[in-house]
Amino acid sequence: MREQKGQHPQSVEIDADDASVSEHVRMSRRLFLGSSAALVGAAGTGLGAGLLSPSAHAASHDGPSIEVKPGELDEYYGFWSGGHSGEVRILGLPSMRELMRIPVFNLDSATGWGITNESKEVLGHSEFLAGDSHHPHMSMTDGKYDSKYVFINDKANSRVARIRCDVMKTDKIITIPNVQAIHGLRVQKVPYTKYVFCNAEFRIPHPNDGTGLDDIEAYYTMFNAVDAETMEMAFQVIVDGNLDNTDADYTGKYAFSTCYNSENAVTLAGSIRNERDHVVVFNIERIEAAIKAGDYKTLPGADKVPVLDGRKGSKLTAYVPVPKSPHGMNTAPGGRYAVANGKLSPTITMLDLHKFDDLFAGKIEPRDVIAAEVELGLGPLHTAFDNRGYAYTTLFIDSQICKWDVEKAVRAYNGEEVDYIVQKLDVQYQPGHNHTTMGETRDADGKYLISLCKFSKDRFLPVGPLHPENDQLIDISGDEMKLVHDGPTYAEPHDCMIVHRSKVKTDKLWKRDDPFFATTVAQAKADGVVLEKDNKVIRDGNKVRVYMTSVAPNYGMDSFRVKQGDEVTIVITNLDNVEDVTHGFAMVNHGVQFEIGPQATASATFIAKEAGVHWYYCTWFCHALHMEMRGRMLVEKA
Ligand code: RUQ
Ligand code: CUA
Repeated sequence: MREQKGQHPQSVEIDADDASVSEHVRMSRRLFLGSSAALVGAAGTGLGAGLLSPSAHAASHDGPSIEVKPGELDEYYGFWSGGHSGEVRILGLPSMRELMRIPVFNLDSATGWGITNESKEVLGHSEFLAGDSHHPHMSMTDGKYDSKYVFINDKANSRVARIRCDVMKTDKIITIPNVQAIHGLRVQKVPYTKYVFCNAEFRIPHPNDGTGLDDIEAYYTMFNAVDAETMEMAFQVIVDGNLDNTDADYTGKYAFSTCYNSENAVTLAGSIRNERDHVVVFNIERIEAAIKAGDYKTLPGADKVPVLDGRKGSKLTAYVPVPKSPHGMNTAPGGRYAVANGKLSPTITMLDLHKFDDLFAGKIEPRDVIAAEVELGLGPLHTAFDNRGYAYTTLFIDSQICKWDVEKAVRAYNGEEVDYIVQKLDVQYQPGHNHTTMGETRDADGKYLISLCKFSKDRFLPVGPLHPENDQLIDISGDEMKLVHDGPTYAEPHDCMIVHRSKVKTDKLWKRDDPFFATTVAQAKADGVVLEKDNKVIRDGNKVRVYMTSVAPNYGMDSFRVKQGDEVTIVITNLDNVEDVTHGFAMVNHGVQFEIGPQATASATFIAKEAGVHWYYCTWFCHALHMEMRGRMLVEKA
């Protein structure tokens, strides 16, 4: 495998006559297409478009119907990360209809996320509204989704957020201390999600205060565990190399992360010198015991967070050598295997999780936990599993999903003559993550696979230089994978996970005692205001709190009076007790607008800079007289 200069970065040329290249790679899609450039280079030209046209490559639609007719409900919830849009999206499967967006690390004008006082409290001190969300994962009990929370990382600002699944709103965000770029995130599966595991990717000096800038060898990064209930740091573990993705096992004892840059370099060339990098295995029991024994240090600015040394040689970790720059880390639902996806190697490495106890007991060597190195094709990034012993790996460079037989792959690795590859399905194009229905849990059901394709090229109407991505739905319930839907998505779903609808229970109305607006309720109480009935203006120096109710199509006040320069807080309590009757509030020319769900209280604060009449109005269509739901803020000249 050689990098070619001056081409699309995905281009890697394979020499079909090279004897070291195996049959599986030689038969890859790129060679089949006749030229290494055909796929990425020419797909937009006449030739490429012809070769890869939907008629030539789309699946035939003779599989089970995926149509969800008007009025029917989807079978699954899909939780999609929004990548550098910073949000999380809920899709219905198999229709692939977008059901909801959950703002997390972004500003959202419809809901007022980043504008309301309640959302600002969640955003806390790290009020950046430009996040990069990658990996959404739901909390589990006994290896099954429990529908309490969905956790999501922000690579751009080293944060982890939690979404409450009863109301589907973000309720906590933590900035992970003393690290940069939280990337891989997964939850402890067993016995329940006590920890959210998250990898900090980039190595930095410690302390990172301007000293040690050039002492590259001394840089390090850390593996992190956040307490899922309190959303506070549980511990951090110093590692060698850069951490990429992570997953946990089905005993609750281990978590493991792919780890590149074993060279500890700071440049691209430097970090791909070694032939092998690692999977770092974290022994959670030993880490907890070390914390109990006080065997840790702390770092500046986070004096309550235990920091343990897990670099090579530590008893808390094991470094399993795997081909260089591994990427995705995926545990199979059977609980026996996890795979590290090769990325720069055409192989994935299967780890036998049942051997980890022996590894930590010193009975075997790190390489002894490898159950197989399985050659699949070019650019394996992520693997998903069904409940029938098959795995599905994205091949980024080949633009394919490779379906393979897990047990046969182990037998082939041990010298038996068996073909473990079941099928290669073309996807459009360059898939990153994939995910099967319930596939990261014990409830894997093998019905659908999602391929998150980074490029859509010719699959949709052109919309300018910026293209949507293409999230493809694949039916995997039969012997053959069948592509059944192309789903354009906006930047950039890195990852998703798919939960059967029977697992998810959401509320239809807010509860008046919801902690989401508890601070606002407490302030009202201090002001002697009963939110459920009062419409009052409370003055507190130059701070003015305007309390009003809303019942379609009226606000409790059609005008209120303040003075120029006042800091005005609008607090609205939506008394409508009816599912789906959400009101909004926008103060014209003030950059203020937000949602007030049924039975919720929401508030926002701004300065009344200009004297005069300023209209406010309802932004969510709530009633035949929605347009008339408005009022005046009368600002007296200072
Ligand atoms: S990573 S395309 Cu951020 Cu999940 Cu693999
Ligand atoms: Cu209330 Cu529209």
